[in-house]
Amino acid sequence: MTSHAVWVSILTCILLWAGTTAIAQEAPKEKHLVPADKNLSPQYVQRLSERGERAIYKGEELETIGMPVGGIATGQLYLRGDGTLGLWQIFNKQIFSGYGRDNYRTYRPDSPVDSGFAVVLESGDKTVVRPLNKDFGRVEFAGEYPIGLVRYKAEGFPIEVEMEAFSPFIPLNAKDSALPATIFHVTLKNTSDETQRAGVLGWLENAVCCDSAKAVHAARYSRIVTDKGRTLIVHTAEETPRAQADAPRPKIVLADFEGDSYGDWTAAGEAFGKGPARGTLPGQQRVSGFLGKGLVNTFLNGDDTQGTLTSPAFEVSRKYVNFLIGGGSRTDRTCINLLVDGKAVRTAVGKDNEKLEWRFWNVEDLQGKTARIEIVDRQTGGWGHVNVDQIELADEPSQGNLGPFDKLPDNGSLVLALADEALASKNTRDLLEPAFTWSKRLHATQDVNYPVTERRSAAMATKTVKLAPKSTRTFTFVLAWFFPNHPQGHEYTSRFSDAAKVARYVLDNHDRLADETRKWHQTFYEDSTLPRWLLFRLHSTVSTLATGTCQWRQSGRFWAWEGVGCCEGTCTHVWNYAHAPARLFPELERSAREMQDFGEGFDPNSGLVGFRSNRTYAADGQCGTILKAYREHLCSADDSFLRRNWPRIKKALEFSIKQDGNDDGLIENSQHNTYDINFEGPNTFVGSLYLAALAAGTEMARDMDDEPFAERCEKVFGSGVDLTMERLWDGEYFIQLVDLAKHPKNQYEKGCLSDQLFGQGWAHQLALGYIYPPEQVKQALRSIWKYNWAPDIGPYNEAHPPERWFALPGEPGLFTCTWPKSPYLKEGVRYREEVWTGIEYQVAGHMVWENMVTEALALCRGVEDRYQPAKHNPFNEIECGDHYARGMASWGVYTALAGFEYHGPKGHLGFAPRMTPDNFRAAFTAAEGWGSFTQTRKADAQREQIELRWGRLKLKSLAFYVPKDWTTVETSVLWNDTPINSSPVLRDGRLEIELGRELTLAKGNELEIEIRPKSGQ
Ligand SMILES: [Ca+2]
Ligand SMILES: [Ca+2]
Ligand SMILES: [Ca+2]
Repeated sequence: MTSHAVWVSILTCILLWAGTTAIAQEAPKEKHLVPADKNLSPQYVQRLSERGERAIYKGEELETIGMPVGGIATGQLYLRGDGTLGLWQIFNKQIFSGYGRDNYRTYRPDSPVDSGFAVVLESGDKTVVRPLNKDFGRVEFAGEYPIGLVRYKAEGFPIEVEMEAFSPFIPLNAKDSALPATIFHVTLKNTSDETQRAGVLGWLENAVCCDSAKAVHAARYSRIVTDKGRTLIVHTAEETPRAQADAPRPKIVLADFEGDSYGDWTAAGEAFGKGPARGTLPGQQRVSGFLGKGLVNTFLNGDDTQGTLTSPAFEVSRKYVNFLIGGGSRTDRTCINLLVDGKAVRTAVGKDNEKLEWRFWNVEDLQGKTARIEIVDRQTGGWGHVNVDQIELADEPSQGNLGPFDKLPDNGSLVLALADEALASKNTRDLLEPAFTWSKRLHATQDVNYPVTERRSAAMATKTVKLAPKSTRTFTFVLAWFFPNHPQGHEYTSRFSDAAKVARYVLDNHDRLADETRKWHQTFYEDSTLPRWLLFRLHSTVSTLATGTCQWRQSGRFWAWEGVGCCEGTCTHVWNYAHAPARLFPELERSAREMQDFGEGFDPNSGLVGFRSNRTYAADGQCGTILKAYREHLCSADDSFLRRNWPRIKKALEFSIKQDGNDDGLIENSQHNTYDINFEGPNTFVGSLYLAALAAGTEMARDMDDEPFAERCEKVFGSGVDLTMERLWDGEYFIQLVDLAKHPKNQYEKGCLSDQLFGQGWAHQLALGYIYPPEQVKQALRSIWKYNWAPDIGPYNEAHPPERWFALPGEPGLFTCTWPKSPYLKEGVRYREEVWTGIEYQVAGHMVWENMVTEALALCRGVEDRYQPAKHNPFNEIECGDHYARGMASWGVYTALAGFEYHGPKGHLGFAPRMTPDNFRAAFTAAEGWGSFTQTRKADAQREQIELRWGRLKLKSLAFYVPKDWTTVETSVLWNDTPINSSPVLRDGRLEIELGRELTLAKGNELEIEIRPKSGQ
């Protein structure tokens, strides 16, 4: 015992000595390229906190906008700036957009599926049909997630149009917010002085089998049906038996790549070399599935080489092109193309797998044409190569087809429904002819089928209605889809069996779904006192839920990528930052905890939470899982979640304590983390998460009557706090103790890491209070602001270019890490000079808790400035891939602004507004209900109003803050005007009110609390 204690104290001395040296070291001579004075103009600072108006975008700004308007985890559909639909990733395929300059670029989201709406105006004996798109005239986008809003006006046109587009979004009602459907309200307003007759026409392409069309034998079916006074365009596809007529002609092998050279094929660039590869290349995983000895393999000298390989011209003289393909899955970047007249008419990519598999293209429609094959590698980085072999022309498809037709990922149904009876098909056809010269494929036939390779759209029109001068009329349409063949299935398939049933459900429940969605929008945006731009920013990232990033599987498990299509497994450390889903749809996060972290990803022997639902450890993710578990408990209506999961939560925390090794509250070993590297030695990035996890563990252990474990957590916590302050506090911020001689790479040592207080921010979110002393916490945040936030990232990034660019020179941003007081670590923590919105929100949220509101708003405004339309899609904050989950840290800023504290099982709710506390109003969400909170403060009274607008809210106690000089107060509590007994306790400005009995507020109920300083003060 004694010798052990002595050893510990010697060790402590050594570490202390090392720490002291760190502080004594001189500042570097080189200038820190992040200015301490941010030089923000007074106008800029003032605008940060102004309430302001809803943003309206027009002209060039419309180009980049792509607002997700589908249901949560049902794929990804964009409302573009001009009101047309884009992206259309609803067919169970998520496309990874890359990172850095690949996805931080200015572009208009594409629109691979033909659809739209048009105004029909009867003018004398003439009928004018005017599509709603950017050519309409003056077009404005004023959408705020979840409700898209586009307005159309045109010179000399008597009708103004306002179109709302959204999928039902009702916090705490995940199922009705996860409908594979979008509602459109098209409102026509007669702005002229004469009565007009007008209606709306809608059309939709049959995109069923959009990806597989050229590789299957099928027909598309389009029907227009009337049902309960509604009209539906129903698109499906059916497999057709292959014609047996002609005996197949012999195959023609275009290339088998068995020679030493590419023969008469033309290679350009470096990726192809002088001739075909002989199997696997150096550094590559094993390549298999090719025929003979040779193949095309562009992993030559690794993934970073690029080039093209083009065949000589040949005649398409058979019905199919068959080939073997493997390698990367990037559209246009690691692909094989069939070129006719220089245009790619067919394309295929690998599946991020080295094994080559048979694929084919149906080219019946191209027979007799002259074509070339082009193999393309335009990609660097992971899976930036393609493998191809054995390209043949044949009358039969290769055996490697796409699998059973009814299991194809893009097979399902697609519906456009009108809430009313449509015009007769014949009359709709008359509208199409003159108006849609640009689309020959548009029809209004009631029942039609055609080869799956043909692209056709069906249209329907409302009956025209009389519009008196200045009057309006709204037409309701619903777009619905049903594509069940995701490998893990969709939750929505447990409720619906086709798109028509989805559309009928939406129309049957239309008023409730639309009213509640609008009520949320009203409560969050309209009724709030917070700056409108800030609300826009903080809520826009929630749209990530309605993108390819997120899945809600048939099993009921919520699962996610980090960004669309990349980095799997609801990564614990990336999702450490994302607060929004837990507060808005706690049921989804509870499923991720139970079915992943404490389910499939949990090792019951060790307590390890695999950070991608695997068996791999990430130190920050492991600690964050405890915090998330506690958060999910707080966001529950009762303690059943905690009861079910407590044994595993405890075991997971014990795993972290085991990493600590000696119960001293510092984790010193190798710590894999969200920077995709390992920190070595004690640091407050993992350390603060660990201490916050211990604090959460203490609370949960007490709730579960596990006093011994609560005490152990407290003891380790106490030691960790003391040792951190002794060893890691450098006077301005927290550093890392690491032996750089032993670990020269990926550490930050004396650097200022933006995430250094991650766990402290978390602790505030969960009302766990301070981990480290408040003064030092505030000082560290001031240092992060001073050293790491640049109003222009240009100068710093010029000296130290980032690995990936997520901000450009001239734009503001917060660097991951800088070294203001010690020599720059050239091989320091990975991603050190990058700018991640998730970290910016994390830091901003924490700053708000510490009353550094201006700095916090500037950080958020920096994101807003970078994501201005005309430059970038404001709804798509990127990192590795689009719609990156970390960005949902924005909700942490929102809850901080309200000083929100909530404990569902205990029925406790509290607020401490950080902006305009004299007149503050904001939306809040609890376990089973949401509403609006208002605080007003005058010299002689403070009034709190909790108005429940949806669901119910169980309340037993409340907490508010009053001016510090109110040392005693009297309070009154009114529930819908009925007085409620209460016992208030005031301590240092914090007023805790225990209600005389538990209340359950119902929708429309109001709780009013009046607080008055006692006379004589
Ligand atoms: Ca071969
Ligand atoms: Ca390459
Ligand atoms: Ca330790």
